[in-house]
Amino acid sequence: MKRLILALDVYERERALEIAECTADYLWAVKVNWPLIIGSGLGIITELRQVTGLPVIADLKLADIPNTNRLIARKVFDAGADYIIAHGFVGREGVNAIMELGETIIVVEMSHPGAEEFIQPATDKLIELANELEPFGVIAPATRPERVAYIRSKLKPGIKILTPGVGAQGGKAGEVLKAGADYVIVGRSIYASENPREAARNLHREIAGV
Ligand code: 3DU
Repeated sequence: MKRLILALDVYERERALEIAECTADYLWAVKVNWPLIIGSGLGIITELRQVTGLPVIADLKLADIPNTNRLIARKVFDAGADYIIAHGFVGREGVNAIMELGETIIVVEMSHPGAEEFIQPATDKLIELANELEPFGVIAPATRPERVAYIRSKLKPGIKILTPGVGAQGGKAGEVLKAGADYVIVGRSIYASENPREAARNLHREIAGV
């Protein structure tokens, strides 16, 4: 089973397509974030799907009023995104506006040190929101496997846990998967390496050994 998600945070269309194509064999999905969408336009989502045949996750971390979330999500799903990542702290209506249009992933905790300031204190409530709305999945920090284990223990079994923070941010794929993550999200350790295909293959093998 493939459990690796490529975070394709480059600006350039051609570079993005090249990296996605050469790593696709080892990926479950490709994640696009604002850098690539700003650098290459929304059409990159459609192209990535065509080139890789993989699901595309739009990591927009939407955090607006329901109407604006809906207006954005509609265009992004129309472009071919299979999943959209949204913040839950705006309240259930904001998340629901996206869920009505397509598969959604809710951030319940982030991987950077600053996540301890505001997001971590709200994680229990965000888990409750996820359990109520039952999105495809939630985002949790690969940099804190003990928090992933905690989130797994509180989250309904069918809801997937996707964890950014492996590699450049210090998280280890094997540890976070053992803690209960379903997927690991990796950006710089793949796209900024000299040989992205080899980097993805090595991660894929590490994951397969868990
Ligand atoms: O650190 P990396 O280069 O492996 O990239 C991680 C990606 O995951 C990047 O797109 C970032 O915006 C996203 N992300 C986090 O790193 C941490 C989060 O809590 C949520 C998303």
